[in-house]
Amino acid sequence: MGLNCGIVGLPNVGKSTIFSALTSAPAEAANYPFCTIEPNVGVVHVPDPRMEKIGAIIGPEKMVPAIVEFVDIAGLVKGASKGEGLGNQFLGHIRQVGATCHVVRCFEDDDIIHVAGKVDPVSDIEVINIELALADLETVTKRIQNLDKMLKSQDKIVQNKAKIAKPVLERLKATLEEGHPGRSLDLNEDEKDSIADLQLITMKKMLYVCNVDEDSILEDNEHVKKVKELAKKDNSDVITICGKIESEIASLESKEEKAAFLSDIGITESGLSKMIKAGYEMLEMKTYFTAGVKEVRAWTFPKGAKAPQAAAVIHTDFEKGFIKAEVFHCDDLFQYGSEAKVKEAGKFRIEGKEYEVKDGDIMHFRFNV
Ligand SMILES: Nc1nc2c(ncn2[C@@H]2O[C@H](COP(=O)(O)OP(=O)(O)O)[C@@H](O)[C@H]2O)c(=O)[nH]1
Ligand SMILES: [Mg+2]
Repeated sequence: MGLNCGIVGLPNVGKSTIFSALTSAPAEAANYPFCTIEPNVGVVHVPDPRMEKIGAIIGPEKMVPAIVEFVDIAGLVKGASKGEGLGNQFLGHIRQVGATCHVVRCFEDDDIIHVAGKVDPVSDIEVINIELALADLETVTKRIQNLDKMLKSQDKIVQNKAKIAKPVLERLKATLEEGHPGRSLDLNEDEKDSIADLQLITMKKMLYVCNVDEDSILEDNEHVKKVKELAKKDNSDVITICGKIESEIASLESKEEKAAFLSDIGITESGLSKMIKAGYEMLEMKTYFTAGVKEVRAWTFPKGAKAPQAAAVIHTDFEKGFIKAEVFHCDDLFQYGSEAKVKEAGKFRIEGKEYEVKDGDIMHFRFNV
């Protein structure tokens, strides 16, 4: 599963406006050779004040933040699961992403046509969620039909998974038939694992992004309040953003100008910054740093990874030839002020293969190939 979030929503809700603002300062491709380069894919830096602080202490030549990809997935309309519009093609794109950001129109503007004739976020959300649930329902139904074969499989792993999956699929089917997302079911890790290969869309985390008027940034409008109520029921988070303002901020040149603009409207963090962080969090990824005078860099690793697996993010050789890792935490660096003082304080450690890397660790890998 990629490190990416799909932006979904009805036509004309502001997806592309938000996507262009997000990607107005694209990450420098040379630093991220593995990234997809397509017009609807944007590679975006993840804001992380810890990296700035590490940089201020070490003074490196270069700093390289973590990234997350956003994919502008257009074309989701009523009937998409039946192949209407370019339905199936778009649903295919959504299966590929790690999580979804669902943009909802919460702004009034008579000049911008609404596909259903009026601004009604709850009904808009239902239209999209029902299409996604129907698409998953088709996948789940097919799997249920195949279960008997899997239960008789010679391969014990397949057989075992099918055993666990059977009741899960029945529960999922009932949930989806009611139009609720799969993630609203409470499943344990084994149960999730038993259906992971289906890449169900509604099992992915979803962030509702309310696109509001300029004057609803500081205080939720009625539309946003309704979205928040709905989101509670399906375990999702909500942020508000004003697409129009974000594109104005994106057009400003310097950091200082951007900060001044934000403080003029009375906020400290842009909607985009909130959206990027929330997207990164939904993917359940963590960050460690490498820190030297040449480069301070943030690396993204899966939650729970042991040191060799986390090292593989830099290079597979680091995993193959892994010997040990030198580790200290960025909070210790901030407290003691330098690596030498961290060592004096006894906070600098040598860890082996079984070490579970923590968010915010500063790592140096020793390896041999
Ligand atoms: N008034 C207002 N218009 C917006 C806002 N965000 C987007 N729009 C406008 O709504 C229209 C559709 O936006 P677009 O981003 O193309 O929507 P998409 O179809 O979801 O990709 C465009 O004319 C945008 O300029 C907003 O926050 N406020
Ligand atoms: Mg668009």
